[in-house]
Amino acid sequence: LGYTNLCIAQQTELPYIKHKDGRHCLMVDGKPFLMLGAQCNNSSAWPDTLPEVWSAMEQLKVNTLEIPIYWEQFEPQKGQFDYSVIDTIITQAREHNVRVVLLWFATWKNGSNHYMPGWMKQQPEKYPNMINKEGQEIDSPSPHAEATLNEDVRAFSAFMKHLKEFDKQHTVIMVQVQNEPGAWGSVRDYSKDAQKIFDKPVPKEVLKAVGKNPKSNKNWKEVFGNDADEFFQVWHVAQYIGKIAEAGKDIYPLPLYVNAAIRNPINPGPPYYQVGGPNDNVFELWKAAAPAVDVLAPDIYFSDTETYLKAMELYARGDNPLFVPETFWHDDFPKFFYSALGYGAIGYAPFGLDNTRIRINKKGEVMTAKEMYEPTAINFELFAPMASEIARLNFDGKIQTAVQLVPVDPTADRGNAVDRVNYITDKTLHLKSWDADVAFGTFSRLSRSEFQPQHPDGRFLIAELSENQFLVCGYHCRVMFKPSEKNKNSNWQYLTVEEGHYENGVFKVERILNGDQTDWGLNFDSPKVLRVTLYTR
Ligand code: N0T
Repeated sequence: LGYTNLCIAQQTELPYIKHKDGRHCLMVDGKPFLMLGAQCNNSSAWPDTLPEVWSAMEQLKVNTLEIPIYWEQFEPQKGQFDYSVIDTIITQAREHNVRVVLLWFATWKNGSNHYMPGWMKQQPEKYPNMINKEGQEIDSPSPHAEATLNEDVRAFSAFMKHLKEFDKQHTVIMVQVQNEPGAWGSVRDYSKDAQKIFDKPVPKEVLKAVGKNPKSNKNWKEVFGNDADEFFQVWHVAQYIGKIAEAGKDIYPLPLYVNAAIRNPINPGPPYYQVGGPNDNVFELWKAAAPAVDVLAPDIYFSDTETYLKAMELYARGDNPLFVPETFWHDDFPKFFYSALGYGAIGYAPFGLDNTRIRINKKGEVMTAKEMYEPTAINFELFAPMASEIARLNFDGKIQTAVQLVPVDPTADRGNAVDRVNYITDKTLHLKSWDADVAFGTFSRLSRSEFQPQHPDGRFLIAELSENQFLVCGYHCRVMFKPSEKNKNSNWQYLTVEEGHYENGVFKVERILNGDQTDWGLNFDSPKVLRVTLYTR
């Protein structure tokens, strides 16, 4: 292959997810890709509304937009597909130099059938909802409805076929199949038909998936006891979506994912949460029932820090890359973008950001665009030029992160302004030959300064470029290095602390920091990227 041919080959290479030693990497155009994403509001994917989406994306500094495709718009009459909105989104995304994740809002949207075309909604006997224990219909489609499944498979196949033909340059890098599938309000379908299946022996594949004897002839209740209703529902939703995903993938093998309205990962309680989606307790069922789905992804809407971080931990697995397709964007939540990277995330996207919607701040005023977008943009602006390098370093297992968990009380903890041994440390990260002592907030000399940021929003990332060289970035924090335990008595120094940025894969040095900018630790009162080289003497 000549150079030009190689470039073309790489450019046309399909996006896919690579795996190595239990780590994962999304590849786009043949290169590691980190999705710096945002999701627009549910009703914003219309040509007349898209300007309000793009203006927000520009301010957010995203490289990826998550945006829905509505079944009711796509197939207004049975078998008549309208590709115009998809084409408009893709064409405009290219103009804005942004990649796209399309969200297939079809059988399930937040557990309901609200995005089914009208011609289906008007035939509820043919495309039924679930029946609860009391015999009443609930607002959620039945995963046992063969006719509904067939329509969805047919429509999704047409959608993927069109993407394959229209999007030769792979502007669309992933597809979300359904949105938060499963049901609120009833653990499973208690209709007569569903009950018949429930009373039958559990299928072999289910027993195998959960490590039970596949020769057993017992029914769901006998095998799973109190979990029977939940696992039954999960298996059928996962199988249903697995079939849709498989049909789409056969036509056009883009990476596919399914998002969950997750249960509380620490205190789940009884299944009053949405049942059916890829929750942390049913990964095995989902992986077995829907092998064409590449990623099971958590929508994280917990305000409690411990709970929030636990959700990420549970979805970052050897058999599953962490991808956070929806989360909060306000206050200090964007710091968790760093935590996601610490778990090897392939992408992260706050939800509900575009200019179609007015929000009110804590003072009761209409939020400015800056208030809405800056918390996210602070991260993405810094990471955009080096997104590919970060994805590659993560794939190689070189990244560690830390975030501020509690507010700083400067009056209680000013620290000592001159003590270079007993300085304040909130978190120590251990590298091969060095320790990085991280403290959050803002600093003056070695002590914390009197005034601290309104929210505990400190964040820190370190990547080992080599044994003695690190890429370091953060916001509202400080790092101090010291030789690790095994070298603890050696004298050390910075060889260089270079401030700069990546440009086409090369670190461009803007200036070398020294003197007051290094003698009191490396301070990130504003977001920046440093390349730090250390030596012992
Ligand atoms: C999300 C979004 C959108 C505090 C809600 C979250 C999006 C969907 N659902 O704005 O509708 O399309 O995926 C559900 C969270 C429920 C738990 C709330 C507890």
